[in-house]
Amino acid sequence: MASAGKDPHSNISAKGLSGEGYEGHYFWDTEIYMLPLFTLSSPAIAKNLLRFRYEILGASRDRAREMGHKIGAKIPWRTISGRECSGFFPAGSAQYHINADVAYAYIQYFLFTADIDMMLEFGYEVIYETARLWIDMGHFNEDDAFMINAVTGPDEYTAIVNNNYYTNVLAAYHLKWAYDLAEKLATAYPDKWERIKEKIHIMADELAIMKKASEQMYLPFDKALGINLQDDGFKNKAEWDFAGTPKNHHPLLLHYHPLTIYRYKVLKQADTVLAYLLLDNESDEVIETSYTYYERLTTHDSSLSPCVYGMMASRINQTEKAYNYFMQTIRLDLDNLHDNTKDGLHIANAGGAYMSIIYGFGGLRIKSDGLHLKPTKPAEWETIRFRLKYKDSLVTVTIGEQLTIETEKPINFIIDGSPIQVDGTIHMVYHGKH
Ligand code: IFM
Repeated sequence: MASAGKDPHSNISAKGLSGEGYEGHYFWDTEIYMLPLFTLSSPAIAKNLLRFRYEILGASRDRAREMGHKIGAKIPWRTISGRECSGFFPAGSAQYHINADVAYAYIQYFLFTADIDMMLEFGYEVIYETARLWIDMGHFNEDDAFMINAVTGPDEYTAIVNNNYYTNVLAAYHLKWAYDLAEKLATAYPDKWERIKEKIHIMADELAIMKKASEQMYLPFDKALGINLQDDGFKNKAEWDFAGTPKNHHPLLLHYHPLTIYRYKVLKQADTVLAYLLLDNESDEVIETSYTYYERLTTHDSSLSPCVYGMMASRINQTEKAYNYFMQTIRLDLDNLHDNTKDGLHIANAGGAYMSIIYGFGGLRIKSDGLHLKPTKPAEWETIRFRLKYKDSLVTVTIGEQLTIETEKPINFIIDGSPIQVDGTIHMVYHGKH
């Protein structure tokens, strides 16, 4: 809260205002790990943080041209004023997923607040310009599947790959929203739509390609393992010798050359598992099998990782494991677990601690059909209680012996998969009780 920029020119740096680590730069940390707190509880601050990406849209267009893209905008991997400040492109500019991360945060904010003015004023422009880049950099292969090559996903120990699952699945979501919102805005706000369309030269055939690319996005899946592969080449990499790696050789990036690390099946942080958290798009079986596969390979050398594995442990009903990851998350800076708290607090991890309660134990997912909840409660706790400001009205969720939801007006929930409208107060049993 203290570190969040309160004007459209400032944002939240990786260390907030607590230290000089990462030189005060803003990353995707804001959209994926920090914005949920603001979107769910202080939408005015959230809107301002979103607006920042609009303020730097011109610089992002320039960056796209500099990188050889004919059209669209490329959000810088790390920046303050809008210019790309990353000095190491394999784990920097190659992280194209930031374009979809920003769009994802805009869409989550919109679904939660119903703030259509944000979309009309600046949101759609950012979503469309960043979506254009996928069309410019991707292509339909011989089987007409849309491929996105030469990118780095969230896991910075696996660089410059073809078809990173996280990137592709978020790009598909991003493109679908760019297309669907165009239809919605053109019908409901024809005058304002005409202005947006003219301003950024939106073309009907471009929208049609976006729709096709979204529907035909290639998502790596390995039938034998029953998992989504992190990318096309992941399975063929060598096994990292975890047992033979001394404890004091972590984080690996400080002890091994990047090229050594890139040759192995070893993850710095959640990648495919993070996509499941954001999109909740695969079957329970695939999610659980993938989780087990990737957890074994993940070092959590990035502080952005334990909270994600914790939230997804709740999702697959491993509540004790979720609780252990939660404790790691909240103790990270209190106990200096990464031995670098002197450089500043890990603010994405702090956002992740908040998310661990709401998205992890509460099981919240914000979707077009309403608010999904799938509560699980660690045995160590008696009650979890949190409040959200959904479409301008207060929602109170209490997870104890029973699940209690209080609302100020009728709201559609999907609890443990079953739709229910709450208008006032309801008490009900829930499945994840321990
Ligand atoms: O954005 C993160 C990245 O995912 C992992 N390294 C640190 C960055 C800043 O927190």
